[in-house]
Amino acid sequence: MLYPIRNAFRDMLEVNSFWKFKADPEKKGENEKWYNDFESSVEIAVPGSWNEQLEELGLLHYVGRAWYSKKIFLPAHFSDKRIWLRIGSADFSSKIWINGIIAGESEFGFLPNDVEITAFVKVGAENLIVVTVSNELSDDSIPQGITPEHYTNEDRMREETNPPTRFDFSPFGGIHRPVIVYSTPKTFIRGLRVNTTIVNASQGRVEIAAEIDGKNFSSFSAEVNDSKSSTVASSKSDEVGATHELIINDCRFWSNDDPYLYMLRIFLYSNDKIEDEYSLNIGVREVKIEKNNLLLNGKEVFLKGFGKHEDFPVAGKGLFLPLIVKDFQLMKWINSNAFRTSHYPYAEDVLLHADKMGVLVIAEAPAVSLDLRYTSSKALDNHKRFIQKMVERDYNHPSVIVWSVGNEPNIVGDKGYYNGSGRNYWKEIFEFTRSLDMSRPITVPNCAMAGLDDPVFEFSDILSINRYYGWYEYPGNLELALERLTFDMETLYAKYNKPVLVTEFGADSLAGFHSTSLQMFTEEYQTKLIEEYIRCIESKPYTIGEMVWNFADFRTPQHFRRVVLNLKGVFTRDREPKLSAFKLKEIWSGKRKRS
Ligand code: GCB
Repeated sequence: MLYPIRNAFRDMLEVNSFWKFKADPEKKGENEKWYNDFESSVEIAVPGSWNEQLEELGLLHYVGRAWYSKKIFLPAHFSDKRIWLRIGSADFSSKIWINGIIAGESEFGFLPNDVEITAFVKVGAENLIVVTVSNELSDDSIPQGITPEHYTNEDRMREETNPPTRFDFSPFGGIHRPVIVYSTPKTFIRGLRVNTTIVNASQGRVEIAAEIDGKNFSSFSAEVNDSKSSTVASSKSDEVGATHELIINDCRFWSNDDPYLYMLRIFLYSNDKIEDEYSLNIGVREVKIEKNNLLLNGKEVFLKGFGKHEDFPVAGKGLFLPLIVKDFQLMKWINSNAFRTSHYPYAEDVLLHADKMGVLVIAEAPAVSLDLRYTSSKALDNHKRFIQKMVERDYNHPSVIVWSVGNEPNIVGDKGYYNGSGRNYWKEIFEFTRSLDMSRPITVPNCAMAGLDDPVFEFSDILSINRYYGWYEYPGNLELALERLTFDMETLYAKYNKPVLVTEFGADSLAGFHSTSLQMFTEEYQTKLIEEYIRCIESKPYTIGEMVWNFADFRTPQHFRRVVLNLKGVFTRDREPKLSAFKLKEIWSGKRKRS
């Protein structure tokens, strides 16, 4: 389903603000029919995680189910329309009841769930929405879960976190993105795929494929408007199912230097009457990997940026609009041009901002540190379904230039991974993703534990590596760290002859810790490590970028390695710069060869 918009044919109503809330650790809500509403004096803000909002009620580390309820008045003009409820994301799974009737469920966090509620709502009256959300994970879910027993049975008790996770960010629970009730016409444009290519130095091609829901239509038209609302290309066709092709003359191509957006307007007709209209911003650009370079519109681009997280005090993983503005301002201030949505799809608002600000995005699926010993065919299927939904949601964003379909598989270093099972798994995932999108490179960042024989390299268009030499390995020893980094990059390039991208490197630093000699955890050590890594990465002609881990400090599960937060941010969790931020700003200011 397309992102909800408001125009002459569609309307929308945000159902955010405060909801009634109740934790359900014993999972009795469904038996006790809480979906007909429940007693509670606790309120929670939507969007937002429950963990820090309701820490005083003991929910900081809560993993389990919780219930949300809200009454909304649905205005009369929603009648004669199809009515939908969209939860931008509820992590990690959810179920929805409208006026006591089950309306839908989702097994996937980090992505919207759109359910049709036309049959369950009363228009011109009050309606009850009840949602139950769970942040529990399992062997089959994406991301994959882990239990304390796994650590015990595998004799890895010192790696156990609380709550137990296979990843290094807090498994916050809650409704994390806006809840929207919206209407569409009975026959409407359900999906759009916009492909753009460069015909020649002055012409751009826009190909549009539309998915229509309903029967009452006869033709379809598309127009592209420039920023002054003048139409620069248009087409009309009776073949609604066909792909439309439009050519823009004197085309202004989208790039990180000039993120020019056209407005694409699509109209659906029944005879000569317009049935539906949808509009979205598009950028005409082309991404390619050629001769170990990443090309944007035929020009080499070097990625300078970060791995990020959706994470902020109190809001947790909840969408917080001022933070989006602030983060993009900081990314511009520091002279970066890219980030990876580690380790899950971010809110659409983030991507819309990246489109406008000209920031390049590697969009990632939350298959973080998959342990294939526990991955059944159901997990593979969930992984594919997740990718499909992510590609469907984010396909039209010019800022999204690469798909990352996982992160650091086999972080446990299991030998069986190299006996064909790892290869088979990733072959299937890469082939599936390519069948959905031929226009973008695909990758999976590898970790040092999985090593240089990781099968993800065989299928990746970009050899992405996350390396912590000088931190987890060879702590405090930058000389050895750079030797190992060089060895890994050279070995991989020699073996695969594909471009190398260092998707993670960094060191923890506690803002305010200093020393005159190199000392881990100080701002100076973090700064020096980042500077030396960048020098080494940029000295290799086959590298296409460097992404510091992390943009900002972020909350993690409890572990003796973490002082509440992962402190590898170059900004603190509340976005104050550390020493490394000033160094990066200088390095990325363009004075050096690659920067
Ligand atoms: C990694 C992971 C990232 C962690 C990071 C770290 O390799 O991809 O999720 O947060 O290391 O700081 O340990």
